[in-house]
Formats: sequence, structure tokens, C-alpha cells
Amino acid sequence: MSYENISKGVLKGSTDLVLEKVKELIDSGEEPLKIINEGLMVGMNSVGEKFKKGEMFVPEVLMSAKAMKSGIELVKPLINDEDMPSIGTVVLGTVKGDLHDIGKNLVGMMMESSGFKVVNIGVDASPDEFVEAVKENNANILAMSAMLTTTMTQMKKVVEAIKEAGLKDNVKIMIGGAPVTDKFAEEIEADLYTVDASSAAEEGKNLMM
Ligand code: B1M
Repeated sequence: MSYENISKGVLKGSTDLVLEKVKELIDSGEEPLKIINEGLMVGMNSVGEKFKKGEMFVPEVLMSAKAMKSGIELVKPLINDEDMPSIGTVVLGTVKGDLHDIGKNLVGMMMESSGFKVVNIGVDASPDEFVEAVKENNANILAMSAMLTTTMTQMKKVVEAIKEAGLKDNVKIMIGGAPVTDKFAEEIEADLYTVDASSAAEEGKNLMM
């Protein structure tokens, strides 16, 4: 079955295989959304599970995400924007003073693959930049990453800025990164801490319910 081949292509991180199989299905008149939901997404879900179990590593996940993205790019022009599956909008960034972005980008790719629209505001993002991006994009989730013990304190400042802007009831706040813990999330009144990118995508979905 070609849907299976697409998900296999994503799992293997093979952009060529994904492009070939997606093209075949488009040419045979398959529904574009079905190609995303039953082929590309299924593959990326398996990637998330394997990454969580330690059966796949960061470089392989990045290859899979690239393969998935190339498939989406092919299908996207065939779908009305309103029909593109989106379960919510996430504003994602690494906090001020922190330039680490590998883990943050992985979180973004996993969340995108799970059906979120992700607005990635990059690294060294100030509390004001987070607030502006949340407002501008009417975001459902603000997701922030910190990799340094010296920058994780910035997360509290972002939460405070969100409160000051009167947005705390409108947006859920997710945090993560190596020095961050559940206890810290509780202390700064973030809604969710997750340990890795696949749980961020998985548990992020629960925040939308
Ligand atoms: Co930096 N660095 N670094 N570094 N660096 C660490 C983090 C460090 C632990 C290394 C060490 O000393 N052992 C240490 C921090 C110590 C501490 O504060 N406790 C450190 C330091 C000290 C520094 C500098 C200060 C070094 C210096 O200049 N003296 C400096 C700071 C620069 C700055 O940010 N202002 C610095 C610089 C750099 C590089 C630029 C060279 C480079 C970053 C390149 C880049 O990101 N584009 C770098 C790197 C690569 C690392 C290590 C080696 C690897 C980080 C990484 O990408 N891991 C790191 C040591 C280590 O972790 N082994 C280290 C892979 C990535 C997939 O994992 O980012 O943990 P990670 O993301 C995970 C989870 O944490 C989680 O999901 C991801 C995957 O599932 N996650 C989230 C992350 N964000 C999340 C958000 C979520 C949920 C989950 O929800 C929103």
C-alpha cells in the first residue's frame, strides 16, 4: 500500500521515497488530506514513539522531519488553507540570552507533525517578543526552551509579561530544556513541562482539549 510506503519513507528519513510515493498518490487522484493524515503523520508518529524509546536519535529524527516536510510541501498547494489540519497555534522560542536551538527546533518539528501551526520566533527571544507573537498569531500555546541554568530564570519573566498583558487565561504555557523540571514549571506557573520533543507534541495536544 502506498500510504504505508509514505510512512516508511518518513521513518527511514528518505526524502526521495516520500516524494516519489506522494507524487504517485497525487497522480492517482488520492485526497491530499488523506495523504497527510494516513501517510506522513502516521510515519512521524512512529518516529516520535521510537525517539522516546531511545530507538532513534536526533540526526535520524531531523532526517525524518525533513522528509515529512518535503511531502507536506508537495501536497500543500492542493489544499485550501482553511482545510490544512491545524489543532492549534504554538508560538515557540528559546528565551533571552540563550542561543541553543537544536532541541527547540525538534520540538517545533514534532508539534508541526502532530498538526499544530508553529510560529518559531527563534533564539534569544525577550518576554516582549513572546507577548507580541502570542498576540499577533492569536496563539493557543506559548512554548519556550532554555538550556542554561542562567537563562531558565527568563521563563518566569515571560510568564509575568504574559500575565501583565492580560493573556494568561488565553494561552497555555509549555516549558522544556535540559535544566528545566516539573517543579520549576509549578513554581513559575507554567501549565506544562515535558522532558522531550515527542512528549511536548503529545502532551501539547492534551492542552487543546
Ligand atoms: Co551549550 N551548553 N553553551 N552550546 N551546549 C550545554 C547546554 C551545557 C550543558 C554543556 C556542558 O557544560 N556540559 C552547558 C550548560 C550548563 C548549564 O547551564 N547547566 C552549556 C554551556 C555552558 C554553553 C555556553 C555558556 C558555553 C560558553 O560559551 N562558555 C554557551 C552559551 C551560549 C548561549 O546560549 N548564550 C554555549 C554554546 C553552545 C553552542 C552555540 C556551541 C551549541 C549550541 C548550538 C545550537 O543550539 N544551535 C551548544 C551545544 C550544542 C550544547 C550541547 C553540547 C548540546 C545541546 C543540544 O543541542 N542537545 C549541551 C550539552 C548537552 O546537552 N549534552 C550544551 C541536543 C538536543 C536535541 O537536546 O537541547 O536538551 P536538548 O533538547 C531536548 C530536551 O531538552 C527537550 O527536547 C529536546 C529533545 O527531545 N526540550 C524541550 C528542549 N526544549 C524544549 C521545550 C519544550 C519541551 C522539551 O517545551 C516547550
